[in-house]
Amino acid sequence: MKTKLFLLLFFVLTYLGISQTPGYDLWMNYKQIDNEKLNKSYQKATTSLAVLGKSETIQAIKNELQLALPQLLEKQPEIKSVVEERSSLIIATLDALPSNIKKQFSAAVDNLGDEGFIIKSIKIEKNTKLVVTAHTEIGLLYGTFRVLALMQQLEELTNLNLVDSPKIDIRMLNHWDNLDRTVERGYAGFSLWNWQKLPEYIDQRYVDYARANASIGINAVSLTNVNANALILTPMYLEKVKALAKTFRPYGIKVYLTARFSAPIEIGGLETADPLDQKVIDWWQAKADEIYSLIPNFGGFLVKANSEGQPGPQNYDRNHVDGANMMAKALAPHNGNVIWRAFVYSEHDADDRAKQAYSEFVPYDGKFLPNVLVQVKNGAIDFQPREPFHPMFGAMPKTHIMMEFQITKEYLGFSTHLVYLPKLYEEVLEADTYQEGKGSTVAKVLDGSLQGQQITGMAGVANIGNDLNWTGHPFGQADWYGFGRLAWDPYLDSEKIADEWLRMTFSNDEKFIAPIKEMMVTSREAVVNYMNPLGLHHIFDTGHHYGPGPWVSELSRPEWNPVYYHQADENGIGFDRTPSGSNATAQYAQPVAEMFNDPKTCPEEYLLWFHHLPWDYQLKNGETLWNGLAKKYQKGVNQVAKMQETWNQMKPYVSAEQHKEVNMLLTIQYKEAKWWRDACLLYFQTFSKQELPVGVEKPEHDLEYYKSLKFPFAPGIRPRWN
Ligand code: BDP
Repeated sequence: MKTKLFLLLFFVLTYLGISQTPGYDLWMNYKQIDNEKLNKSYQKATTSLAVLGKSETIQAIKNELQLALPQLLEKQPEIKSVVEERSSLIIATLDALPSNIKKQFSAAVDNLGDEGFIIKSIKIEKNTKLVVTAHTEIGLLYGTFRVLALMQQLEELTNLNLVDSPKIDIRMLNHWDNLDRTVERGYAGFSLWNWQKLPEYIDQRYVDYARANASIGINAVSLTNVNANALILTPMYLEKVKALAKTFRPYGIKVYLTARFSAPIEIGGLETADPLDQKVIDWWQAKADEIYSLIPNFGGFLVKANSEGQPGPQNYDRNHVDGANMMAKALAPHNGNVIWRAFVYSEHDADDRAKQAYSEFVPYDGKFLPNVLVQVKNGAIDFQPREPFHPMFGAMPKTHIMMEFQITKEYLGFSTHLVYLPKLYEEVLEADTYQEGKGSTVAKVLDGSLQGQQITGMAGVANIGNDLNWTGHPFGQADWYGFGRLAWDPYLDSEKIADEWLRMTFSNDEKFIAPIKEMMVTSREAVVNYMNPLGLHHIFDTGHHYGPGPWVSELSRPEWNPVYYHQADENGIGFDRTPSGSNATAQYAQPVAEMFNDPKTCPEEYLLWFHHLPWDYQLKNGETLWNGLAKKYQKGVNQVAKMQETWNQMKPYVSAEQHKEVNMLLTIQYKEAKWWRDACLLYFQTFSKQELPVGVEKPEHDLEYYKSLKFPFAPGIRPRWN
């Protein structure tokens, strides 16, 4: 009796212990399989494990199995290093498989690549065995995570024949982490990288971070802010970077660093950073050699140059090609890459900001060295709740073009708003550029299948910090997860990804999955409605981008002011980017340009992005533009109210703590959605001079009140840039 009580207490405490840090385990939250039939079948499949090999990656595979199986199946796995007759789950590279098993894997192996895997049930005599195989051990690690994910999602493991490999080479997180541990545009605490304690102290979090990334196939991370500090390239910091790189290596993750263009001056003692100066060239070459002597699998440099005041080749009358190729030559002997960002707009260029990256970069097509990738944001302005796809996609067929998404929610409500971003990513990936005719989707540009690029990549600006649950909002984890899945396969369905994530993170109960999945997939449209409907963009308050600031007009550079983007006046609202305006539409291929040019064919979600239209312009549903705009704002607020209602019914399926946490966050989201609606409508009303239509609630305060709100300590604001 006593022992029973003790055991009960133990389980309750363990359970409470786990629930004290809800969310730390992410989607690798290996809950007990409570489906009896499947539990039995998984037990059978894992009766005896054979994991072949000795490397650190093989050890990582064993560690994961040893962590996961006791929780999923309440049993400590027996793991052998040889295949025996009784082995039920075999994990081994193709080369290491015994020949009688290997011969069952002929057809699929050719297209596996270095990172793909096969999970197949085979029969040897009368015994069924589940085999995870690949060309490399990293492939095995990915395959192992997939087996565990299948169990977490209550999928059958019998009769499997699953072949999967990533469609994109570089699947990368960009951390905008500063050396003082603040995170630019970070809303989940401080940076994970504890530079002061490195290299000696390896936080378990680094390992868990690597596990999480590997579980979704992320294979590259850039540790530091694109607004870079040259110190990261000094010997003291490189030792610390080496320690992180070593921790990540078993998980197939390469480390990149942001390289400040003026580093040769700042830490190298040179007088110039001119990319054509021999001393500068030698300095970067020596720096690359030094880094590779410490970190043999170093990925390369990520560079923000001549953008928002950052130094770059143009400071020396050179261009992006000169700068990128100089660094590329230094890295090439070590197989490193240069990722050169295309996020540029100049204070000396009065042209529409949306046009500048294309105008500057497209003429350089074919001029970058083969180990250069040009990293392009998903839209031409800056990670807005909705933007049309960037016209550079597909427009540089002889250049390695890489995607940059933002996972952190700089313009999407920080870490307090529930906005499921894979829906946004999917919209961009599916967009048809028409650059090589119909069907030239952004996804096909990115994976190289459209124009034959040899290196492909997708980066996401991380939403991760040292908050207990990593991402601040528990649902922010879904954005990290979904980004990884789409970088692996840009053709995946965002709804399916939400389904996977919910099952692994929370519950397999359909009564939970169906409504919450619906809530997630509609949340993106909700935020567009209550922040930036009908193609409005960049009307955020200054600097920190927290909350609305459509009235802001006094910043030094015109394109930093929201009034530049919405152009509201008594005649109407919107930015004319047609031939009668900035003609940004000309950067798109036909028939896309033509479609955007005509307000009648332009999708309404981009209407005010491309057109300046009168307040009484008639929308497709017959409403006037003013009424339609106001109703969209209201709709967004209503959608958040609906999200609250949905979540309220979910108590039975999540812990009390998790329920309360999301509940509180939704309360903030609702409050802020109303704030957006009221502030924007009151402000635009000063131009439209029309009443709010029926059904749109009256604002709680007057415009002056909203204008007076100041947030000097809003998180994530740019600290000093260097
Ligand atoms: C903007 C951010 C800024 C970044 C910049 C960039 O406001 O903090 O430095 O993009 O991507 O979104 O370089």
